[in-house]
Amino acid sequence: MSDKDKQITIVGAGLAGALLGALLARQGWQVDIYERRNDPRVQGYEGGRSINMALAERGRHALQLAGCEEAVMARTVMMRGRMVHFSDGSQQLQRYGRDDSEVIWSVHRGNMNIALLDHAEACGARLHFNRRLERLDFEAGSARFIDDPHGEKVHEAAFDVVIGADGAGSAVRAQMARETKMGERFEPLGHSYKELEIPPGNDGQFLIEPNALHIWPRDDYMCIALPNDSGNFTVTLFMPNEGDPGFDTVRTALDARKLFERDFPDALALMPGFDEAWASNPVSPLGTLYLDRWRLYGRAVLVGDAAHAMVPFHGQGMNCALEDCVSLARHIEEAPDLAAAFTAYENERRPNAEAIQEMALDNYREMRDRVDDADYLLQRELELKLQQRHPDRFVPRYAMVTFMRIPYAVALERARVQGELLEEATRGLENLDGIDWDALDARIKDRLQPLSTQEKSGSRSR
Ligand code: FAD
Ligand code: E1W
Repeated sequence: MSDKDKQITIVGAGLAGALLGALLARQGWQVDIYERRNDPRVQGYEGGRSINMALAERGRHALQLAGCEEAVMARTVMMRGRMVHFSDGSQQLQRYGRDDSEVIWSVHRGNMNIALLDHAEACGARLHFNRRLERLDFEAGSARFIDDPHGEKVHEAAFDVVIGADGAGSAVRAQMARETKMGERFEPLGHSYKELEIPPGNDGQFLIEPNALHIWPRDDYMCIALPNDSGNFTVTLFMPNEGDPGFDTVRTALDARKLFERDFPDALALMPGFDEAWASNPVSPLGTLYLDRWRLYGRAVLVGDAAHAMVPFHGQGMNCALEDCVSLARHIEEAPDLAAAFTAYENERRPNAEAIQEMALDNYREMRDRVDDADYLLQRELELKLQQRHPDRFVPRYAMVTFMRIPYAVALERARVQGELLEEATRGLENLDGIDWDALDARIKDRLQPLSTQEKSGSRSR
């Protein structure tokens, strides 16, 4: 049978699975998507995890290509910058970009998932809920699913090709690992997170600035809050598993209340349901998943968290997952067969996934302990000046990652060079008065080639 006549089985109807289903159905493939959970459009969203997420240019572009950007954007809240809440109680809005064309968007995971499921279905993908993948028999081409809510009933289905979009704990990945060495390595961060909520005020209004991502950095731990279009905020506490404070010592709601009274009093005052939320929401671990292989010949391939789960500190996990889907769909369309498509996809995406994984780890350190450091602030000030002097060459890393679609690996490498130039130029200085601008301009022209139009594409500015 020619690859073109094959049916494609996607496991996982989360963000990546639903988007990929839409993209492939639009190419004319017969697509079946199997999801462990129930249909969120019928029974409500069982999500739980990180209720609001930041959507940036890469994710928006993927939605646009799939034809569902409007449906998702309709329910987003614009975030112009980070609102930093310092220990002394003062706060400061630090803009992410140059103007309102360089912003990010807070989306509700459940609402976005529902919009994507509706779209996948409208494009012709078939959805099967309450189907948890348990086993893949690659030789027989049969998949076994369990219907958990209905007495663990077993369902068998034939498959030609399977795409694992089933998240960090991927069952598809585990089944592939029975056939070949995947080179799997999970590096725990040693920090976990807990979700809390700032509800709307009595008139449904936002109780803190709605158009910002709020951050309370506190050295080794921090809180963030993302706005939701219903007037509430999802608050997330990130903290070490062990230490003072750590999740091993801050256990009960009373322990947590003491920590918040000391370090996050302004946030605590806005959380009437603090004790209940603390007691009922889980502590979830964080880490980075690396694989040497994302595919099994032309039979199976992984996308999103299943291939490269990362720590959330750049707000790029979903954006990267959606970008994976666009890449895989393009290679499937262009390559002579699926084996070639999967190889080309992995070759393109794996180095980029590793680059954003590294930048996400780096951003945690930067946010917690550098936002008020003098050397750091001087370098940021110079960075802004250099961006104005060389807008086609010197672009801050955050902007390359968030507002552009240049490959993550290119962003990482250029950021490394820029970091060296900033460090070199500000060494021993307390302000920018002593900068030798002519020499610095020459260094920049030598070391940073202009971003090509193709690499720049994605910037919505101008
Ligand atoms: P998932 O969203 O995990 O979806 C996997 C789907 O597969 C689920 O529906 C699951 O039920 C299903 N499934 C699992 N196992 C099976 C099985 N055996 N059989 C059938 N179905 C199965 N990213 C951003 O871009 N911006 C952010 O602001 C952001 N914030 C985050 C904050 C936190 C605290 C965390 C933890 C992550 C954050 N992320 C963010 C990352 C983002 O959540 C993930 O990268 C994204 O959800 C990955 O999408 P996915 O479709 O690959 O996997
Ligand atoms: C974003 C969960 C999450 C999501 C995010 C971000 C952060 C910190 C976190 C990175 C950032 C949007 N960031 N860096 N500085 N301010 N924000 O840009 O998504 Cl913890």
